[in-house]
Amino acid sequence: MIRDLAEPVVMGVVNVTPDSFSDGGTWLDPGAAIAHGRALVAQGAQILDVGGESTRPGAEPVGEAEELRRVVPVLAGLAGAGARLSIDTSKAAVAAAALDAGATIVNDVTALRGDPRMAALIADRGCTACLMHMLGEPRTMQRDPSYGDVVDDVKAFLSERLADAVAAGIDEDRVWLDPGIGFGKTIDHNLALLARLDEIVALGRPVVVGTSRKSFLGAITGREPDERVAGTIASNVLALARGASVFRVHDVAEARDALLVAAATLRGRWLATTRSTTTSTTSSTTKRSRQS
Ligand code: HH2
Repeated sequence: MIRDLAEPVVMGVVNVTPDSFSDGGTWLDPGAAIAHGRALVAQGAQILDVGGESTRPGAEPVGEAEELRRVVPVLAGLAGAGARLSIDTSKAAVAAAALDAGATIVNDVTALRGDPRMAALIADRGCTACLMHMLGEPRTMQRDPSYGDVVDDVKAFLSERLADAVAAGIDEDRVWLDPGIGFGKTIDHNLALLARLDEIVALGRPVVVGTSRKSFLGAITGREPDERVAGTIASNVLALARGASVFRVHDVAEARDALLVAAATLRGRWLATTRSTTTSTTSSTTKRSRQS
């Protein structure tokens, strides 16, 4: 349960796919995916984002039956694991089955444009909706993306999608927005969005950022996807400083620690975390304290 979105919220990625850009195939077996999700919760993930279709540049779409087959057993296995569950899908039938299995967040990278039934489903179920900006579609989105001013254009898009969601009956208080780092964007577009993220935050809804292991970090650092944790954290900390609320990451333990320290520093107030030593997991108890 998220009580205060002013605290950074870590959303751990559980990709049940053969072809995701950084961990494709690793968690395709449902048992492995469930164990991975539980490990991410132990590392501090407050949300698990379960996806059965890669949206990496060039990815081919996955059929509904196959996507359902991948994600539903994993969500069912993670219900009660100690985190909110999010379904990363643009198909209403997949979202509906995921909500039935225990998800409370629909993370739709098409921002309700991919399936005409999605808005009504979310309105009807009263769940949280994450609406993300994407230019074009995954198969073609990195072919020479162009904008007038990328931040102004993404902000206008998210504002329009928020208004459409509310018009469809979705509670505005349940909508999160995401600039869609890497979705139809050059490296310069990604950097501009992160540097001016406060302009997206000004829309008044919690902002989600997903920079984790993405190729712009590789271009800047020369690192492979599984070596991009430091770059991921740098971008997350700067996004936090500009007002982002939810951080979608593969490397939960590292991101959590960095965000807790960055948030405490920005606020001048800290929360002591005592890690339990009586279990083999890293479950923690947190007590509020104040630095004088
Ligand atoms: N990025 C990816 C997938 N879903 N959802 C939101 N809201 N924001 C993001 O930035 C975002 C997202 C891509 O990352 P990943 O899931 O690791 O890769 P793939 O799409 O290849 O499975």
